[in-house]
Amino acid sequence: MARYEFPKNFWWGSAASGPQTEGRIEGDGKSDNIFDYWYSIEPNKFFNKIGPGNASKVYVNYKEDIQLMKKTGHNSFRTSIQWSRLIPNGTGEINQKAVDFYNDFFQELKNNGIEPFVNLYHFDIPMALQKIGGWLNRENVDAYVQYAKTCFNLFGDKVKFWFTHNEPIVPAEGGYLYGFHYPVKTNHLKEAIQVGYNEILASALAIKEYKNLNLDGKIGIILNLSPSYPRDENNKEDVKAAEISDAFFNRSFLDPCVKGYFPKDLIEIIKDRDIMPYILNDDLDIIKNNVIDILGINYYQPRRVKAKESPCIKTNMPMPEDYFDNYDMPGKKMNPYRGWEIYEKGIYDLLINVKDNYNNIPCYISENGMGVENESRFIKDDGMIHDDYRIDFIKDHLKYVHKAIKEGSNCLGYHMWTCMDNWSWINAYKNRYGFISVDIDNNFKRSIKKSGYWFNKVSNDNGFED
Ligand code: BGP
Repeated sequence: MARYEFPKNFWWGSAASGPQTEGRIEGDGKSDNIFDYWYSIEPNKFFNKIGPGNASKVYVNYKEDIQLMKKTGHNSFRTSIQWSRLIPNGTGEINQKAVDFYNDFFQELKNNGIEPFVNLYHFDIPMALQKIGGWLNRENVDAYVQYAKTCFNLFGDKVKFWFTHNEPIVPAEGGYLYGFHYPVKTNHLKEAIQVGYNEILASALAIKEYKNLNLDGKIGIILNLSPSYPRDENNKEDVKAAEISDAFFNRSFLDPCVKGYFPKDLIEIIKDRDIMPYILNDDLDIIKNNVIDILGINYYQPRRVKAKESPCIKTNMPMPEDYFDNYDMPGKKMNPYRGWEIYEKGIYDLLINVKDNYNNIPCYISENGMGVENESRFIKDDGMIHDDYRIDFIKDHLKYVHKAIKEGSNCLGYHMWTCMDNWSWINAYKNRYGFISVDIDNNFKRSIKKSGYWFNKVSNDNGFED
């Protein structure tokens, strides 16, 4: 038996987002975001045709939910403000009901000893802005900065940890490369790059506004990072392929957000394919001078790649996969429900990379978790879901987080995805991730799973034995 003790004041908790948890009720003043709209025109794209209006009703249940967070060991919790709830038209008038809701939600968290971590953007652009092109349009950057400033002014006295975006690469790749987010385009790398670029610029501008307000807090970004492993470390071509995929999917955001500039190898490719984004004069200085204070790392799975087997045809629409092939490693451990590889050491490799190559910036694991289908089959006589697989998953990752901290990583906490089962984009309620189950057929009734009780003990003991 070994004891895994974590640093004092370690953040134990979980992450969620406004659009995946709040739900909508008549008269709440929220407008449609891209997911509300997409569901309204193509409900059959969503698992069992369940849309975001039926997210887990935190908008009305938050007081009881916070009591459950306490019982599951939370000393911190991340959610996001829904732009389409606070400023329904994207710009202009503020919805007072949203102000009251978020104020009360954040205050209630604090009253219960749970530090609110607040993210400004979790894939949920208001439809009014998508109609003018969304992140492709520079006006969206200005609108976002106004929205961010409004949030800092309204809630900056309570919220001390802010994040400008969650996984900003996802709206770019989901919306324009692989078609799993609205506007459901595929193979549009030039647009994806413009979207990503505008998000990075918007983040830097929001950081600038935040600093100008001199509020006593920290501001960062949440990135989904997947360590990029070559099929064969001794094969130069495989290693090169892994480096390029790392440039596309990790360093594209990590470098500008932490270091203030874009990776050279990526710029070379983008110039070569003639898909540079539209950049104004001061932009690069703004990005350079407004880097993050803190990095949130979402880790689910590694990326395994090999050298390209067929040559890239430059007359086709460019794609990142022109430069590498994905490698399906035999024997890898899988989460079959989500189809994602489970590779615990990846979390360690990410933390050590941040330590060695990103100035050991303060960071934390902002998401890590395991989505499982049909968890009611694990209910035992005590009526509880016995999700031992989730306990093992967390434990095995935490051991590697612990090892990285021992070796000097500045990792300040661990947030699981997610607190209670929530609505997951086109997968809706297919895979359940929470410490707390939500019975969508029984008035969204909540019950703590075995992992929730286990996590409570880990948090109280600030570690575990295994
Ligand atoms: C992350 C997102 C979350 C959440 C999670 C689980 O990428 O930040 O919003 O959804 O993944 O993934 P999924 O819902 O696709 O199963």
